[in-house]
Amino acid sequence: MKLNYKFPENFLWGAASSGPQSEGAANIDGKGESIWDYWYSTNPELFFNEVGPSDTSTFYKNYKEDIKLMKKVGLNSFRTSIQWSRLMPDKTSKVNFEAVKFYNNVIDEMLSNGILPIMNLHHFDMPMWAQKLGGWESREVVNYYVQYAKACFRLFGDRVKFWTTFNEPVVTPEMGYLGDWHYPCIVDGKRAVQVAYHEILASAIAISEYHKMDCSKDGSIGIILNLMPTYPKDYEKENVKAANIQDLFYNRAFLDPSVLGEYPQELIDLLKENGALPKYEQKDIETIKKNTVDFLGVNYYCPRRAQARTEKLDVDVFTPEIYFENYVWPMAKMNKYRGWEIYEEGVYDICDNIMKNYGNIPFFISENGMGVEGEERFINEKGQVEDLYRIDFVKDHLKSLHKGIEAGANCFGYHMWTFIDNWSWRNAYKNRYGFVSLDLKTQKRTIKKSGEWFKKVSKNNGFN
Ligand code: BGP
Repeated sequence: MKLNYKFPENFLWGAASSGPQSEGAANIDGKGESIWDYWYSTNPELFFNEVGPSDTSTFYKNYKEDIKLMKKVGLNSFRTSIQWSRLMPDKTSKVNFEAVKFYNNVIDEMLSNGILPIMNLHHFDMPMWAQKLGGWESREVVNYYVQYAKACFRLFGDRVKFWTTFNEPVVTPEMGYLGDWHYPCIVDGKRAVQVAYHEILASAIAISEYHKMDCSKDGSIGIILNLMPTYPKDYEKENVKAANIQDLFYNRAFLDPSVLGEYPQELIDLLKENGALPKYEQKDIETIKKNTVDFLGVNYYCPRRAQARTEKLDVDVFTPEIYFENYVWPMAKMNKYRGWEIYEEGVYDICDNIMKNYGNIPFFISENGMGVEGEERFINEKGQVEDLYRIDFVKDHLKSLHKGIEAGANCFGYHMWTFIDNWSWRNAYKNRYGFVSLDLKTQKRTIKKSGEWFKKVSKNNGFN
């Protein structure tokens, strides 16, 4: 079939989720508490409609049926994460065999249904025992994470051939240490920098350990970053400078060490200027240099827009925000439910950036999607959500990706966030993202229009 938008051979058409957002079963079979389980137990009112992490989409129980549904929607790959707190419920780092059994079953079931598993190791879900040791502020926790990563490679690496060390490592420092949207709700830029640094160090050491193992011979390991192209309000020098600094803190602080093996000098200088350099050991520089990623996962929802500060920000503790302000573009198309700008051209700009500045490293779009509140409004007489807006959203982003691939970008897949509506952290089930809708009361799953559409796209490896 001649298609206007044809994708490269063996392209991954899939979806992404994470353990804490889909498994449920937070308190059974020996799982330990994660920071989310703990936080919900102390402050349920902080979560939309007080729905917590144990009421997620019951993947723990229904994984077999769900994997069959994945096939029905045409997925040839699926990314989820192992929950560290399920595999290692306490500080002894002893493996919980119920967890091993569960993840083995999930992996085997995916493989026998022709679905490539991509396994992520950390998705904002620090075990509570490790958080008590200081979380990512603590170097000791870096060592614990590496033990955990090694155990995962050893236990599942014979069958899992795509690993990622982190999902969106910027979120923990940004939401948990610069803002108070995620636990532990500390607002201190210096501590945020330490957290971000330890995540990158942990990722590099895990990569080095993976590459030493036999199972890595036919496997690869990467990191998933939410690259948000950062545009200045206009070409005024001060606004361009503000956008560059925002880009340094939120994108390049993770992208550069992960792909190029070193931090941008400009970022180091800014941190020095503010007395905010993290504690590090000399040997780390070599570790980060030598252990870059084999591939990138790129999550893309929206861009960032910046301008110079209109007023000086008076703060007692360091925050990158002293250098810029967010700028709201009056022409922006908005997803009003999530408050995120929809800007499909951002996908092309990401491709361009990776081609020009990051050696055209292989990457896949590891998340993209549209969260919509009140989707029951769109249920038709057959009981199906007619989410035509989601089809348009995905089409527009795929067209932009296609343009990037035509220009030479080394992109090998596109994953939708998400497969079945899942638990969105503090937003719980407010906004729905799935190809498959979930009735929270009955746990009934129904494929949405977008799921049917995606199946055709995957089958034809493109669309018109
Ligand atoms: C990404 C996260 C996902 C997911 C998604 C949608 O940043 O990796 O875990 O939740 O965003 O965002 P939200 O759930 O906040 O609406």
